[in-house]
Amino acid sequence: MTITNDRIVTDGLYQNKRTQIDPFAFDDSVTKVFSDMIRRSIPGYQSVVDITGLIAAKHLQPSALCYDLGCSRGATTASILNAVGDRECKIVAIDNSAPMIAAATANLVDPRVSFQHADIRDVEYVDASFVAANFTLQFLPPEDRLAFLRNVRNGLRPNGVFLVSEKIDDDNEFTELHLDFKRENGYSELEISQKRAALENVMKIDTQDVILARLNDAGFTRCRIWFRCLNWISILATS
Ligand code: GEK
Repeated sequence: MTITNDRIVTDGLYQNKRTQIDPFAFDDSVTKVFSDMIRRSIPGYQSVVDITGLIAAKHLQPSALCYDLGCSRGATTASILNAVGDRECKIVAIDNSAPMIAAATANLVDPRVSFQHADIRDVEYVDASFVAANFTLQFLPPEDRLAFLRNVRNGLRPNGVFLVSEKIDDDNEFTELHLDFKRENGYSELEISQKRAALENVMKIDTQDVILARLNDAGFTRCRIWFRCLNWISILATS
């Protein structure tokens, strides 16, 4: 049985002028408002999460593992559980933020899920049929990304699927539209600029070509972009 009790708390973290902007961290204060923050910040977030569940349901095998990497409060895992219904499956949901793992553990009660507080670079992936990394890879240092992808690739069964969603460095007009999207969602100019400064050295984005070439280098054979909204994409890569 799955119980989800995520409580939405409005994000006002960057509302007041800060004298110093510390690097963005997935700490207690971010964890508390995270569900609101991510919906108001990433265009298409809810669609990506919802459809990740549907895609996972097609690839999950009862005897294989499913990983949710950078699970935050467990939204992607909840979507997968919702899509698989009562079917048997084993989901390992990992995040290196202790408050995020605590929130996910409290949100989702299901014997088919185990939450792990770990760095996704240190995990040995085994016998997986489906791996999701929704908006997580962009937080790894760029020089660690290829080794991480190779690890994931090696942990997938033949024809296993890796779903990876990222912000890309691309169209300037879409960057402008993203600012409009944030304004439309109630963020002020001060909130937008302070958050941008906080993320500057924490979230390093690549172009779509770099991401696809890296997946190719890591041994994924077939990479398809199944979603795009402004400068956010989601890719299905087959092992
Ligand atoms: C969702 N997928 O709601 N190891 C483990 N976790 C990490 C690491 C790392 N090295 N680096 C960052 N994280 C989620 C949203 S948020 C995206 C993912 C965003 C974790 C970090 O703690 C955070 O919870 C998550 O990756 C990124 O579907 O905030 O834009």
